[in-house]
Amino acid sequence: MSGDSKPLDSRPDEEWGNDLLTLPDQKLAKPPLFKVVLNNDDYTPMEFVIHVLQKFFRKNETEAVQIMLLVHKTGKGIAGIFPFSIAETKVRQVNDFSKQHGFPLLTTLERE
Ligand code: TYC
Repeated sequence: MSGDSKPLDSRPDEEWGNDLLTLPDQKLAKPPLFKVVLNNDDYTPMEFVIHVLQKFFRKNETEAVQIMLLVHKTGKGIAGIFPFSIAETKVRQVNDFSKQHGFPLLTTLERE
């Protein structure tokens, strides 16, 4: 009796443990991302928008000028892409900063 029962798992040695190895991937599933969108207006100076892109989104001068001009010409542009809590904080910081300086510059959130 003891010698002829089937083992619970009859996979060859080299396959043992493969199930467990897939678990870390599942735990590290990426969080949803959100675009911080810069909206055009007629009053905020171009230099101020460039400054905002450098200060809050760590863009270099060339990148900041390109994004600002895209927004100026098309109405909208992406300042950055972040997980929700960071994106939400950036929107609040930029909108507060713009208000403090008397400009209507507005950023909004869009799901990626
Ligand atoms: N349109 C503005 C101007 O002509 C410049 C501007 C660019 C404002 C981008 C907002 O998100 C903006 N002074």
